[in-house]
Amino acid sequence: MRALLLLAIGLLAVTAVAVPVSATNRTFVLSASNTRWLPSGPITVAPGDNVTFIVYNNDSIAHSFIIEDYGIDIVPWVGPGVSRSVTITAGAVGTGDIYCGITGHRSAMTVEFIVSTGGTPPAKTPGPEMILVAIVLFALVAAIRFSRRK
Ligand SMILES: [Cu+2]
Repeated sequence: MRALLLLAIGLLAVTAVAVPVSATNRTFVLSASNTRWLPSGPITVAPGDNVTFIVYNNDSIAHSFIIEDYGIDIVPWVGPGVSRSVTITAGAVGTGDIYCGITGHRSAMTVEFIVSTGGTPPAKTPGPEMILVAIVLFALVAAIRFSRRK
């Protein structure tokens, strides 16, 4: 009986750990200002993430918005003071560029786009998977204590 109980709890624990993590929705705001993207640092996501870019043109000239390897090539992007958004699904692990394709702008208006399995920052609050694992571990400890009383 005890072995059966432990086996059932063990199977439950394995099932909980194997629950697939669904795609994460990520949103990034990029602002074009003085022929620069702000922020200009690398953008890192995980494969399969649904990534939305909200792009504002705060400049006095038009810019374009290109995401290399994703077929996103909006030329001209938008005029001054206009915003648009684009959503892509992150592909395989790799690094590409997000840039403005207007002649002479790319060197100053490039943001690195990184798809990495280690790139998603840890959640600030435990997700449902972690809560389930905690419940299973609690049940396992309780079952072992209960079985030792006999
Ligand atoms: Cu530009």
